[in-house]
Amino acid sequence: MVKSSGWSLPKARSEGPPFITKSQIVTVLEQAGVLLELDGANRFRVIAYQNASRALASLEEDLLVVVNEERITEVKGIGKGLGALITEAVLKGSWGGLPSLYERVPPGLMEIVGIPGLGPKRARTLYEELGVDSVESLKAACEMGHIAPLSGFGDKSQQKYLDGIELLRRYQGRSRMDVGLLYGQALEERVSAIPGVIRAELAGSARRRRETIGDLDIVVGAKPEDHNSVIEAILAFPGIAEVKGHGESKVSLILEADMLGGTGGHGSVDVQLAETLRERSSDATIDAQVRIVAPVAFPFTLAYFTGSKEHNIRMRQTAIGRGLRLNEFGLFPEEAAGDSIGMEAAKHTLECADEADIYDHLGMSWVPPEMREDMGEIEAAAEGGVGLPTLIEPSDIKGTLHNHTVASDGTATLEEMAEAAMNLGWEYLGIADHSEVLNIGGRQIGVSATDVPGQAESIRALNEKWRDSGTDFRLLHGSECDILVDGSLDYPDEVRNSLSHVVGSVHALGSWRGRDEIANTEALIRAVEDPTFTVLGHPTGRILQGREGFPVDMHAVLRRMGEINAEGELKAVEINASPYRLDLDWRLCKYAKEQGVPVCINPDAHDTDGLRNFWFGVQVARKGWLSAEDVLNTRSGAQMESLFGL
Ligand code: DGT
Ligand code: CA
Ligand code: ZN
Repeated sequence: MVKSSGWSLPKARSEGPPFITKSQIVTVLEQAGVLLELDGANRFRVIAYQNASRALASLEEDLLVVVNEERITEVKGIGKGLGALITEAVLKGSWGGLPSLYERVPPGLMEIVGIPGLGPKRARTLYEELGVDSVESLKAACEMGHIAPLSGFGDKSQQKYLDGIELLRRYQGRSRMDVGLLYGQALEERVSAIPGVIRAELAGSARRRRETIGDLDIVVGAKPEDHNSVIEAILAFPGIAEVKGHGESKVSLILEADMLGGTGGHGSVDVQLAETLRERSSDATIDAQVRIVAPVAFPFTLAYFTGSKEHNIRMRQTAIGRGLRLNEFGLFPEEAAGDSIGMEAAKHTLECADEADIYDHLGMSWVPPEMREDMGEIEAAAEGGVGLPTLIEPSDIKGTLHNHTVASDGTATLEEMAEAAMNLGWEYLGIADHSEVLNIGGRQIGVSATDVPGQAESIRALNEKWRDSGTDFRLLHGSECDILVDGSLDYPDEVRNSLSHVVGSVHALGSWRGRDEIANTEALIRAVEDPTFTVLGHPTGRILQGREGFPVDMHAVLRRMGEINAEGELKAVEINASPYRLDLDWRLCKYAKEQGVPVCINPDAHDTDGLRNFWFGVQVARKGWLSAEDVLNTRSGAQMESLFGL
């Protein structure tokens, strides 16, 4: 996340060159382009920064080698001046004249540029014409109607900015699940390794796998005599941007990228996914609260700080109903609890070796953290309740159906994607390149109808090869077919009929967001009713922390899909597992299941690494109460073939 106080230049790593990584420089060059534009700089200078950022991003060679051999200006798009800047950053860790640029531009302006529809040029105009230099002053200008009359702006822009500000506020200071978990697991790993630490576990929204994470909470169990040394060890960690406070049993920190170095591969996010995420999170920071307690109190403190608050309240009520009192230190019989508080009180608690014992004392089965949202889990887990589902695991996934190749906007070939899928242990990979109509900025991205048979032929040949060699793997030839505004599907019928599956997705978001819920719901229902339609891709089009999805009555759409399924067809809804989307929302998963709509967890991969994002989709499915059997792509390769009539 970009810091709310504006952007800042990354600090040099201490270990030696490269002092600044390539991805950090790419980000800085891009930011500097924006800052120069805000600063009213000459257009050619702005373009030079933009070009250099893009050129560097696609440099395949090791940047340190290129710099050391003084070949940086041989990279197309990087001139002498910016070549020198990049060299300085890599070899010395400093940033030439950029610090004064970063200081000169009001931080509020950088924040404004994050609002959809407000680029640097417009921000500059608003600054010059109206003195807008912060989100607050932009909001005031919109509300007073000062923006609309400006030439080139209008009522629509004014409303759009107000909507954008609202979105920004809602997510401010939160991190996406992937970034939050990467930091959380790195912290957990470092804390666990401190001498004297008996147990350490991530709690809070990270443990509950919320789609965004406000701050990290971690609970540490250690003998009271070790608490001081444990706290000292934590304060000496690398990657602590700030210590906000620390006491006898609590440390409050802001973490930055160095926290991630030399860790990864712990717990559930695997090593390679961690590597990808590390690149992605290099400019992020996140707050963390560490609580240290005696080992006997650990399960109670872990349960308390896992939350959710709503779940905790219900748990305390359940305890009271049994003559018990539950808090972060223990579970006490009413008469034993008395007035004692804090760790003193823990001495009087019923013994609980782990969380399951707490639930057991309350006559409940253990509730997986993902489900602790007071959305029915208390009733289901209670004595006489219907019980909790056995949640899906990442290892249940046997393949996925929505992935791209170089034929549309992916960067890997069929063979490369297939190999990566086999390395994940999958039995199939569904290829779903974009359909013909999709273009971005006038450039066609989608596969022309006339090119579909060619892709089919390549896939057939590969499948034959695997069949002949006895390899239990196949590519499934689908398409990510655009749902047009009227709810019809792209491509002529015969093209869609030739495919094994159709992932129908909305991409013309502007039109869908510009009309009402009823029109959108009708159009989506029309789309899913098409006989060739198989999976509803990223159902609302939302981008977490970026833009809201289009208005739609998803319950109505899921109900209709369930009706069609009851007639023997197959209509599934996607959990788009990209951590930027996580769409279908977890709150709707249980409803889909109740309506008889299978969920399909799809990484929407655009490269081989992207396949690994399926893991986040599994987390969402778990949070939405789904078992393996509720998820379409836990079926084997052979089962998928017969489902698709292949
Ligand atoms: P976040 O950080 O906004 O993503 O969400 P959480 O759930 O991590 O919330 P946070 O960090 O404020 O607190 C961590 C957990 O501690 C929370 O899920 C439940 C527990 N907790 C915090 N404050 C209260 C409270 O006032 N009452 C109860 N019952 N539990 C609380
Ligand atoms: Ca938290
Ligand atoms: Zn896609």
